[in-house]
Amino acid sequence: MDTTTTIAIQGMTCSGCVQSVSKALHAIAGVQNVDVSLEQHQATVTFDNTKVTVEQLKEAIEDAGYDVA
Ligand code: 9UX
Repeated sequence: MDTTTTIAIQGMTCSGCVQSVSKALHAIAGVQNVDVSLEQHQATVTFDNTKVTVEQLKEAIEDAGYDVA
C-alpha cells in the first residue's frame, strides 16, 4: 500500500541539490510522489511499500551524494 515518510537529509545547499535528490528518488520503481525541501533539509516521499523500502530510499539519497540522518 502507499505510505508517506519524511527523511532528514544533510548536505543540500542549493536548488540543484534539491533537483538531484528529487531525480534520484523519482527513478525508483514504486515511488509515487516526492517533495524535497531545501529549507527544511528533508524529503517527504510517498511510495508503494510492497515495491520499495525506506532503507532503499535512504540508500538512493546517499548514492546521490547526500547524508541521511
Ligand atoms: Mo548546488 Mo548541490 O551548485 O550537490 S547542486 S551545491
